[in-house]
Amino acid sequence: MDKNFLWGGAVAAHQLEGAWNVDGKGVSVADIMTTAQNGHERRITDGVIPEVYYPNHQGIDFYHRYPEDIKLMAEMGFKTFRISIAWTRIFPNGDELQANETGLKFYDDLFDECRRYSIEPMITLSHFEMPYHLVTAYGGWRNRKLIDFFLKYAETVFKRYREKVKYWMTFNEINNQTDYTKAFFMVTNSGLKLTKDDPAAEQLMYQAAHYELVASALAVKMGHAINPKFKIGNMINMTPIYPLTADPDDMLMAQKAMQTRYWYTDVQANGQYPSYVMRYFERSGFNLDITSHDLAALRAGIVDYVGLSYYNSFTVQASANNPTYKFIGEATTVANPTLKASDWGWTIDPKGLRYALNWLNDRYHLPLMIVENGLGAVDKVTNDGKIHDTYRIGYLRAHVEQLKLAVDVDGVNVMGYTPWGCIDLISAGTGQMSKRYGMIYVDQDDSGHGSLKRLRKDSFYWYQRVIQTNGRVL
Ligand code: P53
Repeated sequence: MDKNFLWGGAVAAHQLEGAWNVDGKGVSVADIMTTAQNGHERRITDGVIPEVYYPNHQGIDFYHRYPEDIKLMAEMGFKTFRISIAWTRIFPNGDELQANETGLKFYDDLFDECRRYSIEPMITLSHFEMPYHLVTAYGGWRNRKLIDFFLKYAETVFKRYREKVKYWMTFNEINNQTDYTKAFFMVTNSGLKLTKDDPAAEQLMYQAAHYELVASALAVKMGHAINPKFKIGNMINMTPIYPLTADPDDMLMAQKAMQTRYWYTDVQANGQYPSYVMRYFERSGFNLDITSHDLAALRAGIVDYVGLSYYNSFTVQASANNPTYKFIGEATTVANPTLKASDWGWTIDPKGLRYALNWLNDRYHLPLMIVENGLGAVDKVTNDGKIHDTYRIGYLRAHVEQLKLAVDVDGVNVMGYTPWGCIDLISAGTGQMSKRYGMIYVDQDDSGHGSLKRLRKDSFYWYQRVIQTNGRVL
C-alpha cells in the first residue's frame, strides 16, 4: 500500500452529533424519523411530534463530546476522518440569505481538533440530512430551486474551510434512490415525501436525481475555483449485482441492473448521461426538465475521485414476468446460495469488494476512495468492560485482504479506506443503536438510555495495528 494511503473511519453528522435543536440548528429530514421496530420500517412523521422518540435528536452526543472521540481516533492512528456537515447547522431552513455563525464555528473547532492530531477531515456536503423546510416549502429536490440553495450552502462552507478541508464529497449514496418504492431512500436522498405506491415516484426520482447531479457538478466546478487544491468526489453505494446463473437471461438481468443502479456515477465521472438512460426516459414517456445548460454543467463538473460505500452484493434472476429486466432495488433480488448474511440480512461478500473496485476502475479510470465498509452487529460488554468483537475483526480483515489484492495485484488506484461508524452511532436504515459498526463502543440502548461512556473494543486494537503497519499485519 502507498505510504500516503488514507486509513481512517467514517460517520455522518445526523447519526452521531445529537444536539438537534442546539445553537440555531434547524430540523432536518433525519430529525423526523423514528426507530424501526418489530420488522416495521422507520416512520417518517409530519414534523417533530413532541411525545415521539427520535434517535437522531441525541445521536451519541458527539456535538459535546467530540474532543474525547477525536482523541480516540488519533489513538487508533487515523490519517483521515470522514464526517458530514449538517446543512441545518449552517442554513437551518435551507433558504436563508445569511449563514448561522454558531454552526460554522462548530465545524471550525471540530476540524481544528482533527488537525491537531494531523487527521485530515473528509467532508460529505449532504449525507441524508437536508433541511426539512426545503421538503415542506419546496417539495424537496423535485424543485429546481434546490440547486441554488445547495450551491449557496456549498459556497459558504468551501470558502469558510478553504484552508482546513481538502477532501469533499457532494451527495451521500446518491444512487440509493434507485429503489424508488422505499420511502426511506426517497426522503433521505431527495426530500421526496411520497405516499405509498405513488405512480409518479419513478419519474420524480429521476427529476430529483437530475437536479442533484447538476448541483453536484456545479459544486465541483465552484470548489475548484475557490481552491484548486480541493479534491471533490461523488459518493455511491456500490453493491455489485451478480447473475444467479450463467443463463444469458440472468446475465442480461444483472447487466441492466448494474446500469440502473450506477448511471448516476456515469454522469458524475464521465460528465454525461449514458445512452441507455436517455433511451429509457424516452421509452418511459418521462417529461423531464433537463436543459442544454444543465448538460453543459455536467460536462464541466467531473469529479476528482469516486467515493463508494461497500457492504454487500446483490444477486438477480431473470423472470418471464420481467421481460425488460427492470431492476428496482432489493425488491428485485434473490438470495445468493454461496454467501452468508449478517444478522440484519446483508450478504457478507469480501471478494465482491475486489470485484467492485475492478469494475469501477475499468469504467471510470479515476481514483477510488472506500468511504464506508463494515458489519452491523450486536455487541456484548463483558464484566471487565471488554468487547470481544471477533466477528467484526473477521469481516474487516477479509475486506482489507481483498482491497490489498485489488491494489497490489490488479493495480487499482485506491486512495484510502474509512470503515463505517468507527464509533457506534445511530443506524441510518433502522434508527437502532444496537446495530453497531464501531471500534469504539458507546453505552446507549435503542431507547436512548445509557451513560454514553466510550470503550475500546478488540477491533480498536486490531485496527490500530493495521494502520501502524500500513496494512501489512492483518
Ligand atoms: P445502516 C442501506 C440502508 C440505509 C443506509 O447502514 C445505507 C445503506 C447502504 O446502502 O447507507 C449507508 O446504518 C449510509 C450510512 C449508514 C450505513 O450505510 O442502515 O451512508 O449513513 O449508516 C450503514 O446499517
